Amino acid sequence: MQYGHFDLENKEYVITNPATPAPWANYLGDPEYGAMISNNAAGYSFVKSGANGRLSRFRFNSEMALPGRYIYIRDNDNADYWSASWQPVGKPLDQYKSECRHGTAYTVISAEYSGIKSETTYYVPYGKTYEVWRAKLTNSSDKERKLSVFGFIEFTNEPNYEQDQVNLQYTLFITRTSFEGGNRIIQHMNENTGFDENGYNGQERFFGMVGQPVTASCGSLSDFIGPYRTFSNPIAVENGKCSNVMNYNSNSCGALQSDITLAPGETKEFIFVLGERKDPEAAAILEEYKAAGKVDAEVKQLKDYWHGQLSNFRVDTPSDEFNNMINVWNAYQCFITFIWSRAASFVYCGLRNGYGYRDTVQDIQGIIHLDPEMAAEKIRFMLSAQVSNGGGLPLVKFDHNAGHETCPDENDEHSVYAKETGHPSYRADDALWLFPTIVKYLGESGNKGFLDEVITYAEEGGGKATVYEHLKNAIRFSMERLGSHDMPAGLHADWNDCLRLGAQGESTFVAFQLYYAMNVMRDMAKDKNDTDYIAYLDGAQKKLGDALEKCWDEDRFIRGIRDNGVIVGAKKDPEANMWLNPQSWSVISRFASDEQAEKAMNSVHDILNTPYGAKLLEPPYKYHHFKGALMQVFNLDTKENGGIFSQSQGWLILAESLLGHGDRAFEYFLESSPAAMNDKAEIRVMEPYVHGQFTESKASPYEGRSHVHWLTGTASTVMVGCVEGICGMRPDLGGLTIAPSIPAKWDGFRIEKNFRGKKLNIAVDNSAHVQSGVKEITLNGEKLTGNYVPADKLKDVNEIKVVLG
Ligand code: IFM
Repeated sequence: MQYGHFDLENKEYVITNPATPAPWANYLGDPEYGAMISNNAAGYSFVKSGANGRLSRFRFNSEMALPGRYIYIRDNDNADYWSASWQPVGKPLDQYKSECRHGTAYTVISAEYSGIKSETTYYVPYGKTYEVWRAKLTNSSDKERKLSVFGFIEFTNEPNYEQDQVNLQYTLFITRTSFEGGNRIIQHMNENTGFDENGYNGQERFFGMVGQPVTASCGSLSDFIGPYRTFSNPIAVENGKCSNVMNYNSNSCGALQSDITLAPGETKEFIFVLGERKDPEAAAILEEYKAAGKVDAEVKQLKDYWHGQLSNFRVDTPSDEFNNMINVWNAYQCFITFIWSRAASFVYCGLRNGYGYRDTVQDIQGIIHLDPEMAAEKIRFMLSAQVSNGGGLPLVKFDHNAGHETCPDENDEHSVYAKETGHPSYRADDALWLFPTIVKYLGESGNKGFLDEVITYAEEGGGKATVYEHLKNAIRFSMERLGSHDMPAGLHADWNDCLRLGAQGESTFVAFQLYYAMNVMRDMAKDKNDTDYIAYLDGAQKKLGDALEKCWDEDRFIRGIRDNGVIVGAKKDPEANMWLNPQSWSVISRFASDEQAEKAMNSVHDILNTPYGAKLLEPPYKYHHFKGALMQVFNLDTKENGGIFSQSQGWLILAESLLGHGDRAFEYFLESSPAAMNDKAEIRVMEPYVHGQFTESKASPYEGRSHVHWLTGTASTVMVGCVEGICGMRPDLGGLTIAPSIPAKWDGFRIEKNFRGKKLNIAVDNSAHVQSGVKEITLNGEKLTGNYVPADKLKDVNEIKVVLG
C-alpha cells in the first residue's frame, strides 16, 4: 500500500494519505535548535541538547495521541472543529483531505475540510534558535465563515528530559505562564533564582503569534485540554474559548486563540513562533515577523542552502529509487545523522548526551562527497577525542574538552570515565574507523596537508600529535591488544555491540579493519618516505594476513575466536555459523583472494539474503549461545540476532561493487532501499524515505518491518556503498578513479559532481550492457589512460565520457 510519493524535482516526499502506519517524521533545525515533526504535526523541540534543553514534550513509545505543534480550527457557526493536520482531531478521511510535504528542513501540511483550506509551513529559520509555523487559512466555500483558530504547544516544565518526566514533586512547581504584549505566552521557569543584568530572572520560553489579533490565550495544559480529554478534543477548542488561565504549580502550555471572519475566497495568515527567549527578545522576534514576505524569504533561504548542499553530487540513473535516495533522502539523512548523531528522534529519547565514537566517525563518511570541509571539522573533533594510547573514547561528551578528559581504564567499571558515561572500557574498533573516513576526506578534498595538522589528544596530559601520528597510534592500539592468534582482541565489543569476545578473544571483523588500515597507512607512509614504518607495516600486515588466512572455513570467514579458543561462526556450528560482516569486510579490506571473495559473497547470497536484504547472521541464537553473545536477548531474526542489520547492507553493496558485481550490488541496494518499499509501506511501517537500524527477518511474523528511523549508521554506509561502489566514484589525492558497478540492463547513467571546486559532468555509456569494467574515458574530448582522471587535468567545467565494456 502506498501513502505518498517522491517529488524529486522539489526534493520532497509527499504524503497524500495521512493515516500512515506510523508517524513519518522530518527534521527541522540544526545543532543549536532541534525539532522533529511528523506528517501529522506531532513532535518536539529542544535547544542544543535533547537531554538538557527539552522545550516541548513528546510521549515516546506511545500508540496514543502524541503531543505536537497543533493548530485547531473551529467553525463558530456550527461548533464543528478539526486540526490543520489530520491528527490530533482526526476527522473522517472521506471528508478531510490532506497533503504533507516533507522537504529539506521544512514541512508543509495542507488540508481541506468543510470548505476551509489550510496550509501550514513549519521550519527553523537558517541559523536561528527558534521555530516558525506559518498557517494560511482560505475560505474555499461560497459563504462567509466565522472561525476560531488555536495554536497550541505543550511545554516541558524542565529542560532536562528525565527530570521533566520523573521528578514531578520538583518540576511541577517551578513554572508559571503569563500573557504578555497582546500576542504571546511566556513560560517562566525557576524565576526567583536571581536577576540578570536586564532585570529578568530564571529561564523563559515564548509562544507568540502575529498576523492576526489574539482573542484569548491559555498557559495551563489542564485548562486547555480539560479533564478526561486528549489532544483530539480539547475543551477550549470544543467551547471555542481559551480560558485565559495561566498555569501556576501545574503543567504549562502555550495556546493562543484568534477569532476571524473569512469572506469567500479570502485568505488570512497566522505566524506562530516558539522558542527559548526572555520576554523582550521574544517581543522583538515576533515584531520581525510582521514584515510581509519574511517567512517566504526564510523558507527560500533554507531551500537554497540545503538544495545547494545536495547538488554537490547528483545522479540520473534508470532507477527512480536510486535517484530519490542518493540525490535527496539518503543524502539529507546523512546530514541529519552527522548533525544529531544518535541524540534525539521519535525513538531516541535524547538521553545519550554525547557522540558514540564509531558511529560519528562513520557518519562523517556520508557527507564527505557533499561537503568535505564540514566533514573535516568533525574529523578534527573526533581526533581530539582519541586517547594517546590510540583508542577512541567510546562516548564523546557533547561538551568534550580535548586535553582535559578522563578516559576508560580497561575494564574498570568504577573509573571516573565509566561513571560519567556508563562505558567501562575501550571498544576494539572505534579508532579504526578513522582510516576509511580520513582517506575519503583526503581524496575528496585533495588536502594533503591535513595529515600534518596537529591535534590534541583527549586526555589530561595526553599531549598532541599530527593526524598522521594519530593514525599510527590507532594501529598501535590494536597491535598492543592482540590475542593469542595474532588478531585484534574483541575487547568490550567491536562494531557489534552484542558481541563480547573478551580481552583475549579475537575479532575477524576488527582484523579486516586493521588490515585495511595498514593498506591506507602504507600509502601515506610511502608519500612521507617513512621507510621504517613501511617496513613495520609490511611485517605486521603479513602476520595479520597469516592469522586471517586461518579464519577461512571452506566458503566463509569465521566471526572470531572466544577467550577460551572456541570459534564463533564456524561452518559446523548449529547456530550463528554464517556472519555477514566478515565476508563483506574481507573484500573491502582487500584481504580476500579472488576465490575467497567469490565464495564468501556467494555464501552470503545463498545463506543470508532475503527479500529485504541480507541477515546479519544465520541461524539466530536460540539454544547455543555463549555468555558474550548478548544478542540472544532479542527475538529471533531481530536486531543483532539475525535481523537484517541495515548498516551492514551498505558494506555489502560496496563489497559486491568492488568485485565488479553490479547486478548483485544493485540487488542489495534495492532490497534494503526504503524507496523500493514505497508501495509496500504497510509492511515496512517506517518512513519509505529514510533508512532505519534494522528490518525484521524470516523468523518474525512481521518480516520486512523496519525500525529505529533516521539516526542510524545505515545512512552513511549505504551512501558510501552507492557513491563509491555502484557509481564508482573513488577519489584519491591525485584525482578520481571511475569504476561503476551497475546493473547490466542499464543503458548508462549520468553524474554531476562538484570536485575540489570544479564541475564534473560524467556520462556513463553502457550500451555494451556489462556490470562493470571501463573500456574508455575521455576528459573534455581527450582520451585518458585507464579509468583515472588526474585532478591536474581538470578545468572549471568538465565533460567526462565513460564507456563501459
Ligand atoms: O555498531 C553498533 C552501533 O554503534 C550502535 N548501534 C548498533 C550497532 C551494531 O551493534
